[in-house]
Amino acid sequence: MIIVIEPPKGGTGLGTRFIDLVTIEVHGGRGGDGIVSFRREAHVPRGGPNGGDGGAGGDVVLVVDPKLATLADFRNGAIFRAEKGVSGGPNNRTGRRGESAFLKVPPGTVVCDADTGAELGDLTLNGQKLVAARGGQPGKGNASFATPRIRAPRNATRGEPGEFRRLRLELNLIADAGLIGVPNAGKSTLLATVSAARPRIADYPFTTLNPALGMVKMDRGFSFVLADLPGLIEGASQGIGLGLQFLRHVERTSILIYVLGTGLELTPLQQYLTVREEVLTYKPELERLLEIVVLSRVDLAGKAEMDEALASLPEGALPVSAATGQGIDVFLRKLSDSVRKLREGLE
Ligand SMILES: Nc1nc2c(ncn2[C@@H]2O[C@H](COP(=O)(O)OP(=O)(O)OP(=O)(O)O)[C@@H](O)[C@H]2O)c(=O)[nH]1
Ligand SMILES: [Mg+2]
Repeated sequence: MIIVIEPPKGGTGLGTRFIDLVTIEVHGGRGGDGIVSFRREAHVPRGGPNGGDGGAGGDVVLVVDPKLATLADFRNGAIFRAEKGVSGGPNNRTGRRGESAFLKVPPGTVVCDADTGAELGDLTLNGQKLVAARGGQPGKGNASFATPRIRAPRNATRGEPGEFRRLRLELNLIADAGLIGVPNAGKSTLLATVSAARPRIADYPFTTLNPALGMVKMDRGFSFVLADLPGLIEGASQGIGLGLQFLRHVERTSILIYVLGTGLELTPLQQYLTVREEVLTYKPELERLLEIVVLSRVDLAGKAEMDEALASLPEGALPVSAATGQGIDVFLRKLSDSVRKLREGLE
């Protein structure tokens, strides 16, 4: 799995695309063989042909699962095979079809043939399916070759190989959660601590000019996408500072994480009220988003200062320090539980 971060197009700073990209191989199952067989009955000296046909090979099918948000489950170059069809049997028994292999992909996955570049499908709807590699046709048993002139055919055919394709899966990432806060609150540092993303970090305001995404990998293959956003200041909704246009990147996000730093000009409570006011002035509908409040950089504050700040903030505010690692586990657990619940709500 590779995350390609393309440079912004046209210099607006808003064209940044985040792509999750992976190439895999898919093989339809081979068709089952037809067989040669003759009836053997006590009173029939020369039994007729009764070799059955094989079963068709299984297909490889991509299916949209709204609980997935990334292609992180696919290893680059991974090979997926559907089951072979079963050979035919005597007494004209047709072999069983091979089982199809179903691969779950997140909504928004664009599927291309990696060799020709042709687009095979754009999978967006919950449960939508795409047959990526068909199973092979089954072979015919000798019973199928009997004619009035050739009553005892000794030929049967083999099943055909299944289709083979190299697929390129491409996903435009949508963040599950966005980090918001005043400049220098520690948003980029927090993203760098919990993901492989390496956003620019510095002790001057507006270090982050464009949203950056990071993939957070939890246990048992669960992962989600976190967006780091430029700092917000009072008046942002009127276009002061970097403005709020970039918030459109989190409008499809379901969780806003307020990152409130200790040791800044504004107290954590003032930061919370200012940022929230700007966000809701920009778009009142964003009130429906789930909020997680984080008190960051707590290693810079004394215990008394930290306790006072936590008491002033909405209940459930979590103290964290990217510098010492304090509170990071608790924060990730709460965040991933929320992401999980929201995705389950999509079912
Ligand atoms: N001691 C300490 N410093 C931190 C911590 N987190 C961030 N910092 C420092 O705070 C400053 C700002 O951090 P950033 O992560 O760039 O802040 P930001 O919120 O992304 O800032 P903008 O992109 O400008 O909005 C940097 O000097 C960081 O090293 C922390 O947990 N402890
Ligand atoms: Mg930043």
